[in-house]
Amino acid sequence: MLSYKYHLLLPLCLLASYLGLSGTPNIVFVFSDDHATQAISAYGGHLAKVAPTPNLDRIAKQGMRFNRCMVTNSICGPSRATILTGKYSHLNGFYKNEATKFDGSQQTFPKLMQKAGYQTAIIGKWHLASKPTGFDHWEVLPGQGSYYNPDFITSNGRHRETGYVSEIITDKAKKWLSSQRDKRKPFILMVQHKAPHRAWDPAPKYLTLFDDIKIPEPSTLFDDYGNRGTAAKNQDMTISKTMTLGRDLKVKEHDDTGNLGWAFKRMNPEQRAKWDAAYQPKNNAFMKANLKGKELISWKYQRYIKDYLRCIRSVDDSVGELRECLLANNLNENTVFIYSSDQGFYLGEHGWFDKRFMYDESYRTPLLVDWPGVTQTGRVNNDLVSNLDFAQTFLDMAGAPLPKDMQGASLVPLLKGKKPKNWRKYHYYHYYEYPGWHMVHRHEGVYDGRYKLMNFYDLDEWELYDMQSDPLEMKNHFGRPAYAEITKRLSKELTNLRKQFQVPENIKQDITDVNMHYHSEEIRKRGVARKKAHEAKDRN
Ligand code: SGN
Ligand code: CA
Repeated sequence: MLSYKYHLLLPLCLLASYLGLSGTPNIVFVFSDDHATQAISAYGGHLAKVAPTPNLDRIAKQGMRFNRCMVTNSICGPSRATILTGKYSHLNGFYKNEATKFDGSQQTFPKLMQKAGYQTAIIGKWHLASKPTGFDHWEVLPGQGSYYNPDFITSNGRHRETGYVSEIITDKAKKWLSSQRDKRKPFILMVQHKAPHRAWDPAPKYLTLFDDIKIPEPSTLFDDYGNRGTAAKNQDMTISKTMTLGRDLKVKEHDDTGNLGWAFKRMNPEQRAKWDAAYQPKNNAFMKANLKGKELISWKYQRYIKDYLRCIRSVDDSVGELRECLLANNLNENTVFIYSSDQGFYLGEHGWFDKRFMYDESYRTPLLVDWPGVTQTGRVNNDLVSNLDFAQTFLDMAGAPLPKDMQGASLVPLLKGKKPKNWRKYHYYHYYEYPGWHMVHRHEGVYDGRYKLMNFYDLDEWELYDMQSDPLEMKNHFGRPAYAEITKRLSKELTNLRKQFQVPENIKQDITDVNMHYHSEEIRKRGVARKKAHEAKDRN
């Protein structure tokens, strides 16, 4: 039945696009890594004035800004796997970054888009360990990739490019748009930035941006986690303790553990000279000041946030250049332009960096969509949407059939300004990577757009927040009599969602087994050997 439909669809798409009539738009999906909504001025917030993002804001101004785009599992690989498959981690098999390989033989939206006559391309960060499948053109970074002089993997193997990663990814995308694609076919191009991921290494041209200003601090920078649970207290992602002066903050070349900073590993002498000219005077002043306590944390925050925002500046430039390129190629009117990130991030809120928690800053991800002729200008959408919906949205835009086993919903009706009656009222979340980087305990939860119930099941602890009266999530209301009814309703919905999404009964134990295996001595040794081999490659 499905293949019969596809057979009809393919020649129709080709003909329509050839005649320039197509109701099937092209899609450019720009996707970054760890870009929090707080760092997009269209979303407002305390950074909007000091670090505007004019090109990103233009997407929102001309199209729709989603205020509640929630991720299924706030971590890189799992978010990407959810986007490709339209399924939760427990069905697509990619629960956590560590020791997992994406099974590329499964159904993904790029494969279905190909069947529907689309050309599919991906350029930039991939981070799913296996090779991309379902793409006519792919040039991806190995693993996390590098900011300076990055390697790329293509079907012809691995090679190194000179320059700054965000600029190289943009140039590659522009080249593909202008001269490499098959101009008879509609396309989806995924431009996936490494920036602004840790260690937030800025482009040479932005090394001194923001030098002369002080960036406002978030009000929860000195959070003491009072009235919160064990997980919030015991994580390993604070600016004060976890963030290093070496690799993260670029004061020293090496960490206390002896690791060389990422940027230093790969810069050539010319890049290094610019870097040193920018950082050395600032580092000298810092060393002289001999800061302690809160003053030291405030200084670390400034260095961190400035580097992060410098990386964002290159991403914003990229968006501007890609929009120009569409215009120059006469593609602007029939191309949907979408911007999102794999998850949000803490920019000092609760004293943190990184993500993983179901608290708002990392659970919520940006989503901006400009669909010329469809989205009305300056629309704001407050419905509960998710990265789970992206696959069906792309397929729906392409006029392709939507597989029954995908678990999200197409956003096309919302983009047209029509909310379906049965739109989701609750969103399900599940994070699995523990033990692991930043030591955030596993948890699952449910969110109704106002109240959020979270279960840190290994700790046997629950948390309940009211985003309306307490948007910074400083008061855990779980267990308070006034919230008993709300808690009951949400925990019932949590059970319903687990059923609806086919979360296996024994998932907690299964993942415990996988995690324990990963942290076993044998696997640890293999990891060390792999790391050494990579480093040897890097030196060549
Ligand atoms: C690296 C980072 C972590 C980060 C993970 C996952 N450490 O391991 O801080 O949480 O990536 O990030 S680093 O010292 O190597 O930068 S993710 O975006 O890929 O999920
Ligand atoms: Ca990420």
